[in-house]
Amino acid sequence: MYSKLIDTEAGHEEVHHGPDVGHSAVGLIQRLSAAGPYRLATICLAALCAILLISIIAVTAQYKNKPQGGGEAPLWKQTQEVNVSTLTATINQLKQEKERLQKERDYLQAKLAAKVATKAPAVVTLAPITCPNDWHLFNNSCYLISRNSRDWPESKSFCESQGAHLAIIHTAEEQTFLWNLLPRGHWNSYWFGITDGETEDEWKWVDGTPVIGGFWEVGEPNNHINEDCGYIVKTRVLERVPIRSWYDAPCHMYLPFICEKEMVASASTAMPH
Ligand SMILES: [Ca+2]
Ligand SMILES: [Ca+2]
Repeated sequence: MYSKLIDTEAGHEEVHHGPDVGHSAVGLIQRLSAAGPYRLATICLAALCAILLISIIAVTAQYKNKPQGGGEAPLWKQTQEVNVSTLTATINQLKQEKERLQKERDYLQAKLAAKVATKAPAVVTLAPITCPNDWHLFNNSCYLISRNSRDWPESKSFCESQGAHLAIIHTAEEQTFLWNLLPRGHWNSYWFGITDGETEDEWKWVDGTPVIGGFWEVGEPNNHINEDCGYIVKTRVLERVPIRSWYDAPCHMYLPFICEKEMVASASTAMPH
């Protein structure tokens, strides 16, 4: 009966062969079944063993790939732990670097403070005053002896147009310096910055300050012919001296004149080396 069944099924196989895979598998089983009842079981058992073996190998390989000691933790958790460890190490390194930089900063600040404390004060030097051409330097002023003549008001205006004023003479040294600039002549006379035009016999400098003392010639000022402006006279008479050379004269006379320009020394600061 069994042989008959096999024959029947073998014959059936011949009828249903074809390209269909499902049918081919069925055919294979049928053929195996036809080979013997235990052959199919043996092959199934072998296949089962093979599947089991492959599974064991796969599990073993996966186990070997897991890091030691953390085998129980899932892979995402292990990755996070690794990242936390790396970040912690980086933070510790940065803290150490910060401490090192703070120490270096403190050291440099202390060094700078010490340098500033011991630094020598800046050396302030005054540039020498230089006068324009034809102007002569005395102390901190430049003086011009004019080559042409003007009356006293025009002389005053000209000096002011030069950023100067008619000379104001406070000391015998200044008076002597100017006197020595003047050439000798018959009656060489030069306007300077003195007038009593506002109130007779109250002499004032062009800056409005009163004249105290002065270097008048003996008998001057005498307002001889309504004389309200002052000039300096230098003649060929060697007995004349600078400290007795002032005269008063009518302001409308045309005379050369003396301008004075106060100069301000420009300071330059040099850092010590
Ligand atoms: Ca006068
Ligand atoms: Ca006079």
